[in-house]
Amino acid sequence: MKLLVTGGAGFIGSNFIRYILNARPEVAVINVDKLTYAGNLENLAGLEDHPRYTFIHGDIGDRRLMDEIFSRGVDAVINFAAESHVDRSIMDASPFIETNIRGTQVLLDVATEWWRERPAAGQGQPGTAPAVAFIQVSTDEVYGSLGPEGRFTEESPLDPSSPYSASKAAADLLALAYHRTHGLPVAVTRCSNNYGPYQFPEKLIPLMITNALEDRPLPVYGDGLNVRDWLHVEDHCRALELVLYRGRPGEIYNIGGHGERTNLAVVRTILHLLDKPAGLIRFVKDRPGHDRRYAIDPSKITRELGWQPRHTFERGLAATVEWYVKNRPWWERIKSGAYREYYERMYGGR
Ligand code: NAD
Ligand code: TDX
Repeated sequence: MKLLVTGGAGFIGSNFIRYILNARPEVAVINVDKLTYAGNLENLAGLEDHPRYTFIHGDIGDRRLMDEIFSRGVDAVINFAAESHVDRSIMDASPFIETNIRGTQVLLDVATEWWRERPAAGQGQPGTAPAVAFIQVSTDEVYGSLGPEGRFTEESPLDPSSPYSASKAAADLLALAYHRTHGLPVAVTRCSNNYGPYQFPEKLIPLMITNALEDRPLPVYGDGLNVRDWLHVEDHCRALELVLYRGRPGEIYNIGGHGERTNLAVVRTILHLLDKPAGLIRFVKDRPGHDRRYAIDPSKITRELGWQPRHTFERGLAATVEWYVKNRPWWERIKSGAYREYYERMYGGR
């Protein structure tokens, strides 16, 4: 089963590639990644010569390259490729529109053409062949902000707050429209905030861990009482595997781990785990359009596909903190910029 993974050099994509190669011996992964600042091939170190793994440096918006990749044979696509950081989308929305919307559209067009010629794809036996041909990996942020009560269901209205989440909502609608109009077997997954190994240290949890390890200030936006619903990345990967093999085309699946915490609670726990003083916390200016609360109702994916999170936030966060302590060279090479040389070193001669 040839699986095209886009954006596989990023945080979730690289965790997914390691996960699926291990879990599914029949799967061969083609990873296409543009290697933006967030793409780091060191996340996949050791896989370079794996017999079921191929890396291609490229942009999902490059129609010619996508045609060429599909012509080699692709049984299913998981689209992780995206600009993913809200703060960056506030400073400059252009790359978000370009990759998250136009790039997804190119990928959908190529996938649709390929699927028309091979309609058997996406209609395999549940559990043995992909049940959907295209997974659009999306986010709970497309639903906007919650008040103190309630949780997002798949029926919640789309109400994105940032250019990032607006671009993801647009891509979701495109993917679902390609199902309705062209019959492409698409599923959209909307996951809550992920944490775990290999997360780029601009996101809350790795930024706070690495700053604390360097005794640098921890910038908390606003009053620190915004709530996120944290899910360990491995639980997200398992959910994606289930949707790939058993999901229903045209459906949306919310994924979340009942892991609601305020940012301040998360930051205090990290300081406690590292035995660092609370005095490192700095309250800074709030993010414009900052969503107050996210919380996912995952009952559909639990009911239909039997998914349940396995990691509790307490144990998952402690293991994640330990990973960053043990893998200091990994994040120091990001902070110094040295990680960008890895591609040339490993793939320059190929
Ligand atoms: P990330 O920023 O760590 O990785 C994104 C990857 O996509 C990078 O390797 C980057 O080089 C690549 N990329 C960017 N533009 C590309 C292009 N035009 N063509 C090919 N590759 C390109 O992101 P992440 O946190 O791993 O998120 C992966 C996906 O999951 C995104 O679609 C994001 O919206 C979604 N998501 C993330 C979270 C989260 O908490 N991180 C939660 C829910 C959903
Ligand atoms: O320095 C910081 N200080 C701070 O208080 C940063 C980087 C963040 N925050 C706050 C903002 C949010 O309330 O922490 C919370 C989490 O922020 P991010 O890590 O930037 O994540 P978020 O904005 O919630 O979006 C994330 O989850 C959903 C991912 O970045 C998205 O890609 C995903 O779709």
